[in-house]
Amino acid sequence: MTAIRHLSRADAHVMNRSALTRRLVARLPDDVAVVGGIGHTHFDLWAAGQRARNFYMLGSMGLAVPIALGVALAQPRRRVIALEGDGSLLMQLGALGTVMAARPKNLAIFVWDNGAYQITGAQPTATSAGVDLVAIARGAGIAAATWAADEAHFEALVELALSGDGPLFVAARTDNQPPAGTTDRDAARIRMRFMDALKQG
Ligand SMILES: Cc1ncc(C[n+]2csc(CCOP(=O)(O)OP(=O)(O)O)c2C)c(N)n1
Repeated sequence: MTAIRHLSRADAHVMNRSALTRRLVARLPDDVAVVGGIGHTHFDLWAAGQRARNFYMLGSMGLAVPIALGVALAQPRRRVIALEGDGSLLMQLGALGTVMAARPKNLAIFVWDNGAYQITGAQPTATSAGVDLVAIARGAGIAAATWAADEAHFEALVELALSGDGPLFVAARTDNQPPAGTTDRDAARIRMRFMDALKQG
């Protein structure tokens, strides 16, 4: 698994979340399910293009990984991607242990680490003081965990998420630029559309 590199947070290039989200979405086959976490994560997922198999978590921090894990276990032939912010993941670190215990081969987790709770006013998160989310994922037993060194490495990791055996954990350091859009806050419609699309294949 050559895309997995042993980098520290300090070694990872700071990138732009909107641009990375667009790169990710551009590579996705239609059948891949993506669960976007609260914060600017789902704003940028929305802005990157509407997909029937996108879910946008509007209200609760830390639920992108648990929801994506549930989809991955229920539909093991479907590739599933969780997108989460650093602040949200820090609130629900136990989910990483649950992922390790379940070992879903079809799940990849991407975390945008901007070192802040950006959407609520950019209060600093613990990662800005040096907490390394990749080290935490490895400690939880997710061996395929890595920082994205730069944009080219990120693209290789997206390919790995679509073709390799999971669970995969990727963290990317991101800047403090605002998101590219705002999600339409119709929770019932988001849920129904996602569930209908998952039924259809
Ligand atoms: C339990 C809980 N506490 C606080 C909030 C308010 N809140 C919503 S999003 C958010 C910050 C999310 O930070 P992060 O996941 O790092 O994403 P970013 O905003 O940086 O994109 C906060 C504090 C919440 N929704 N739920």
